[in-house]
Amino acid sequence: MPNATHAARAHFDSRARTSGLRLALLLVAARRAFGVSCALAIACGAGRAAAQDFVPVASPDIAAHVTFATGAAWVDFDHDGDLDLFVVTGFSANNNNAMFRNDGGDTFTRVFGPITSDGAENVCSSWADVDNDGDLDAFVSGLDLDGSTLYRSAGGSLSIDGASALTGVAVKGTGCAWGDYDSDGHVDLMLAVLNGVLGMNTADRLFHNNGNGTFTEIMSGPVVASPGFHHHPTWADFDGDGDLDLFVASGLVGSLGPDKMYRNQLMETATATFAEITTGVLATDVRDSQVLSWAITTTTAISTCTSPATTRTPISITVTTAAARSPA
Ligand SMILES: [Ca+2]
Ligand SMILES: [Ca+2]
Ligand SMILES: [Ca+2]
Ligand SMILES: [Ca+2]
Repeated sequence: MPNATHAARAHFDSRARTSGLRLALLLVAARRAFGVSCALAIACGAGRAAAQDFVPVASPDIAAHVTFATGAAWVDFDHDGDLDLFVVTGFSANNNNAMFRNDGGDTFTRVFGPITSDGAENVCSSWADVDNDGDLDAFVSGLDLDGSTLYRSAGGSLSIDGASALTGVAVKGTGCAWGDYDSDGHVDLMLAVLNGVLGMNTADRLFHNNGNGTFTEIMSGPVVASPGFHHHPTWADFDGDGDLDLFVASGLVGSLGPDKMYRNQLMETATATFAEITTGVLATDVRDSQVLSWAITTTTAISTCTSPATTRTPISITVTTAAARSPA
């Protein structure tokens, strides 16, 4: 589905050095992301990165954007066929998020609108066609005094959905991810919560998309029952049975805890409930995890990038056939 994760994997330029440019821009835009995102991309992908031709992109607008960036997403927000760069910011004097429109030729022009006039402490954005009207909408997570915001797109013009249950100071969290966990054709939202930090005092939160512009928060089940230092959720069908399962990266320097893994029971029971997985390395290792990326290959395919203050050896597990139902 067209969320930020998929967008980030896509090409913003069709030329040969696209992959290098993508990473270079990500590094420029998000190098201060809690000291995490960009540094981690290098550390965890060092072996692969060395074999590619990475070329820095000289973008004046991106270079001029000096702030505390907490996340970046490649997204074609204006629907002109190329990927633009959205940078989430917070915790500094210049708190407005930034959108850089891809004008081709390595030119990224900073543009402005409601999504870049927030002045809030934001952490993450996740993009998807929330209302199935053909354009990408955005959820931007926030914390402290501001909370989060849902932005809806009309032909590439993003505006705040102030009436949404996803907008407001009561919706505080860190990492966020759209995923249609009940396979009803409408993307739902998972919000990780760093409980006890900067105004966040809840367990993780899951919002079901009702398909009519409204959302209903799921108030029961293991996914929303375990407050902790949770950073970022990732949806992936890791057991290959056709429904989206959930990984939530956990940990905080000085307060480490195991990550959370949940197997979707939709295919087994015809009801989209979750069963927590409590065995296996991904569910039991105690590290400061930030983000986990899933990639399916024929052998080994999973690594995590983590911890701003320490060096971590990427972990991996063997995946993933429906029959084996690894890694439970
Ligand atoms: Ca574009
Ligand atoms: Ca839309
Ligand atoms: Ca759904
Ligand atoms: Ca599954």
